[in-house]
Amino acid sequence: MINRGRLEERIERLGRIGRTPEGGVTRLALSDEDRQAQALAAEWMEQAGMSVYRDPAGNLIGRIEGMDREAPPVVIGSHIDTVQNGGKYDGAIGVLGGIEVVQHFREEGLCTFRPIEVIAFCEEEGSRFQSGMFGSRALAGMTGEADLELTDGRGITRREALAGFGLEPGRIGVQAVRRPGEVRAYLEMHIEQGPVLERAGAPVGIVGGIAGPAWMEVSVEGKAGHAGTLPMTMRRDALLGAGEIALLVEHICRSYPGTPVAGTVGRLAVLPGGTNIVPGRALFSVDIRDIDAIRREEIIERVRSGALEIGDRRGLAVRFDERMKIDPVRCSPAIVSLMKEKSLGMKLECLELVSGAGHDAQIMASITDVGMIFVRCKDGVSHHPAEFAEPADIALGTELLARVALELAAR
Ligand code: HGY
Ligand code: MN
Ligand code: MN
Repeated sequence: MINRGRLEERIERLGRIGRTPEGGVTRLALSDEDRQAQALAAEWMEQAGMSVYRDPAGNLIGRIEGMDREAPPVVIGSHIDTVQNGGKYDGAIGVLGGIEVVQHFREEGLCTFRPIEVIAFCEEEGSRFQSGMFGSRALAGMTGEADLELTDGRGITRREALAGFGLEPGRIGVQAVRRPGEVRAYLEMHIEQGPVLERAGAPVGIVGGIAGPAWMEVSVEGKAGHAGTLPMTMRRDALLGAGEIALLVEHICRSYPGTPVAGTVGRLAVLPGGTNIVPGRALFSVDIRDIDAIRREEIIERVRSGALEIGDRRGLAVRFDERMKIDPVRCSPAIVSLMKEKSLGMKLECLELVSGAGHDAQIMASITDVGMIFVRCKDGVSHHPAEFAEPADIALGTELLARVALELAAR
């Protein structure tokens, strides 16, 4: 069995880096907190017997050789960056679980045919540059100059932030990119971030498919004015237009009951932002998700055309800028059935479910077979300080991860 106590202790220690007064965690990509967290994860990767390096995209990579050093590795990954004031399990259990699997193999004297790598991907959450899964997209050859020119809230570009980590993003194309065939399989363990496993009384689940997030930045331009003298009938209030569009997103996304369709306006800025000024500008984010890419396009089109109609009626200029569009994916049927077989060997009743949350696995699916293991989380809460997963459930998920990884790395 894997070393449950060690894994639990590491989750707690990592969770203390970037801790917030509300008991959550804020560890934005390429921040000082991320640097500390990566240093700790690197130390644990070395304790597990792995050689450790960072690729030019900021991915932290641990590697243990197999009998055939040239064989495409089995990669186990996730992320250690977080959302603002998020939880300490989202991403972390996948990276620390992967390290635990490799350390367990080493302590058991298990040498696999294939190398095994554990990767903590750079900026999965997109919380700093508002465009996520950067590290896995770079590894899959999906990033370009525009990704490096994105700026954070202080005007720092991602390129500058990577350089601040001593990295050369210009070398992503030659040193970070992996091509189809260069990875045997990708495995990720993650908290479910939803209520399905808890409602079913299942500690662990197997992911059949992952919904795709599409992120847009919307700007609404009206006309600022005096809150006391500008007559209500003459106003072009940008905030009210933005508010109508946010309600339109909710209305449209609620019209697909029984599907993983979801729409969220998570960030909003009102300018100039004075109590006595009619808002002249509103800038906000829209996140639309679905497991069906065609239906997602239909939804985005309904939102866009409805928003333009609201703009026309209110005398507002509305503009949509696409920031990120990740395809929904099905996990590899061969890995799903291997996971089911190994879970039966553990006398673990695993149900198959769809992930509404996005994960690096859906990027890795563009270059290799992928599989995901979900761990039950309390009340399905995530991206919140109250995020919690039982150590016993995490240990079961890690044990399953170990058995699947051993099988895939054995030949
Ligand atoms: O946004 C997501 O679904 C993931 O937490 N990055
Ligand atoms: Mn997350
Ligand atoms: Mn995550």
